Amino acid sequence: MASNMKYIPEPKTAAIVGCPFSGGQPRAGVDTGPIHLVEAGLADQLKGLGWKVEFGGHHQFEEIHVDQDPPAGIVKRPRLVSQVTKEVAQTVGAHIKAGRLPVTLGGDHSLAVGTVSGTLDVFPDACLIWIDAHADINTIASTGSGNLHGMPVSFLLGLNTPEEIRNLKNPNISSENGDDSAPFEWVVPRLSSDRLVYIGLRDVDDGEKKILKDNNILAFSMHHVDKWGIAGVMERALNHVCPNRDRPIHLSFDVDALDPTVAPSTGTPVRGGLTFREGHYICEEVYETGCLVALDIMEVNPSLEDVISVNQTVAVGCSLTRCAMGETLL
Ligand SMILES: [Mn+2]
Repeated sequence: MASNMKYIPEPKTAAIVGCPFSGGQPRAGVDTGPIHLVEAGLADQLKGLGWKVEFGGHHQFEEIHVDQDPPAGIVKRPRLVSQVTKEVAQTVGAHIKAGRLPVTLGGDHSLAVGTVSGTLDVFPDACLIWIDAHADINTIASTGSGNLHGMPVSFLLGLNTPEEIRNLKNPNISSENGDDSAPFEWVVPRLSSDRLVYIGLRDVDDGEKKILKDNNILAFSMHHVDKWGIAGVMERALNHVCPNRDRPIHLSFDVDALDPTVAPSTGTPVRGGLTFREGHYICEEVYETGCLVALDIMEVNPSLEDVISVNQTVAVGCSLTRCAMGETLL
């Protein structure tokens, strides 16, 4: 059967980008998420759907010692997260350029600064579908926690001023190899606010609500899922960012969008989330468009909760991936 993937040439190939990284948030363990997903057999599962799968091992990120990466204001680990996401952007961009579909396994959601930048480097007109309990759109000025996994979208949209970004650089930390750049100065903010849509929101800071309104960003909270059903929400979401079903789609799926009864092993669970089927329906609908060019499965944290909950969460991460890549119920 011919592939319906509009941007992935035959033989359709996926590249698993394992990112064991937890530097964008305070809790240990989320860095083992990708290891569990791969050990659960994700590569073979995708092969079973007719994909060729490349996986060359998990990313080994260079460490930056905490002493060399003090907070900038309250923003934590700016150098580390910037460097890691820059590497991820290059990796994801190279896969897309080569005609492969990168499946990035996190790791915390700060990684999406890298994955989405990689996608937009190759497809500047791509749209972004962000599935999450949180908006992850705090700016340097608005963040209350300083955790960068709550801020990736602000960098992608260019909501931080050049001066604010410049101030992330610590004047007391010497530059390396003559590189005088500030953390995240490498990010080209190519995402436009009308090519972004959120689904699943239910824990949004006041500052973030204002940012969403001020930038006219379409966001479907759980209230909208209750009101219109997931099919109604997906149709509205796709009509907004991909009206003719011909624009490249980057799907960034934070498993905390799912209800904690469905995906308990995640860093910041919030009750009242997507059901098992609602989560999978989103992925099935994205696959149906044929426009998927990159997929993120983020915030699986196997160190939290008991072994049954961990296995359940890892299994859901795998099945969401399969549904986004062509698995159907019939
Ligand atoms: Mn997130």
